Amino acid sequence: MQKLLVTGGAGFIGSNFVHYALTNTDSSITVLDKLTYAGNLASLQGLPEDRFTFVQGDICDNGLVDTLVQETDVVVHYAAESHNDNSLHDPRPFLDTNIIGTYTLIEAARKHGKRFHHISTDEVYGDLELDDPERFTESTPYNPSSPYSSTKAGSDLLVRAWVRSFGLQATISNCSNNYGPYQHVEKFIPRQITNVIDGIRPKLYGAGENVRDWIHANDHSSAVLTIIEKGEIGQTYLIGADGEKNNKEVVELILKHMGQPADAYDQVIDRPGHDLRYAIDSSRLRTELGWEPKFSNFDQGIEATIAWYRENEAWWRPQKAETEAKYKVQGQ
Ligand code: NAD
Ligand code: TDX
Repeated sequence: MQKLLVTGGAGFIGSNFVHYALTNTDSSITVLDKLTYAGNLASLQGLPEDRFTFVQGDICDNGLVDTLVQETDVVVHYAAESHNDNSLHDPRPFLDTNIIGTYTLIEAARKHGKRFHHISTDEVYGDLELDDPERFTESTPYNPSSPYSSTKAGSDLLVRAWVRSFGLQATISNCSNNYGPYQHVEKFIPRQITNVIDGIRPKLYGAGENVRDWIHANDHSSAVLTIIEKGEIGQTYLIGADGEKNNKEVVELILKHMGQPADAYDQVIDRPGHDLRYAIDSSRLRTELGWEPKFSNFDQGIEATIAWYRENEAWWRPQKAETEAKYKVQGQ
């Protein structure tokens, strides 16, 4: 049985990973999470007590990180400041957590000789034109656009340098946009679903032509477990499920499943520097490690996600008013 230290395990993707890994493996998991506005202990309920421990703390805390890393077999590093819009208004926490936090963790992993898996994003590659036949691959040059994506790019480069200079036993994955349960209502899909529940029209940035490559959080989790198990040290793997959709299509799908007219949305001020299109070529992960996504029907995935937000209002309601108030100030 492996011991995993999961940073950011009270966030959206981290909590989905914890549920997935405890269900599908016999590993035991310690979550290290600061419980920022994005962390929620309610996302970690109903887990087997003998295999799950929660520690509230900061990944920038040297002493705490050193102790927890020493006690584990594998570090799975999800913790981050993750929202582009927030990074445009207050970048500093992104530098602290994404850069210094990652540095603190890899120093501890190096000192104690531990396996490290770094979770990152396709946004480090910048964006593509709508009609570009190419998709991102592991050799696409880094070209991040936002304070968020530039700090994620910086954290990836630290991990790469620690592998080369110090022999850190690390792998990296860069995944496309995730959807599913436990996602904060600041993010696109949950924001629009909970808006419709509240009788507010969905808010589309600009014309809604921007394309994101959607993947269900469970497929991200299975990919990460595959890389931890079979990935080659020092290697980067792109994770994606061929789920390209523009934002307008996604809003229309949500409206359809929630019984609203297809045009019942508002267009609002666009995000500064808004990346046009992300698209992932995940051939390496599929051919070298044999991974396949299972949640390939986006229509059904969105229906299930809408049902989850309808059934779990107690989970998201406490964040909703404050989140919408922030957007309102920004004209979004
Ligand atoms: P999230 O914002 O929902 O969760 C982040 C978690 O990290 C929260 O629980 C928060 O409390 C915790 N955290 C923040 N700062 C911390 C600190 N200093 N110390 C300890 N814990 C801290 O984020 P998410 O969407 O679940 O993203 C998780 C990871 O996946 C991030 O590294 C992100 O870059 C990456 N990623 C996200 C997506 C996506 O679509 N959301 C896609 C690709 C990659
Ligand atoms: O109200 C909205 N209206 C809208 O049109 C919001 C919140 C977003 N958008 C657009 C912006 C993007 O084109 O929807 C798209 C998705 O937006 P976000 O959910 O903010 O995600 P994105 O900026 O694409 O980044 C996400 O995917 C990659 C995660 O937040 C990152 O953490 C991850 O790295």
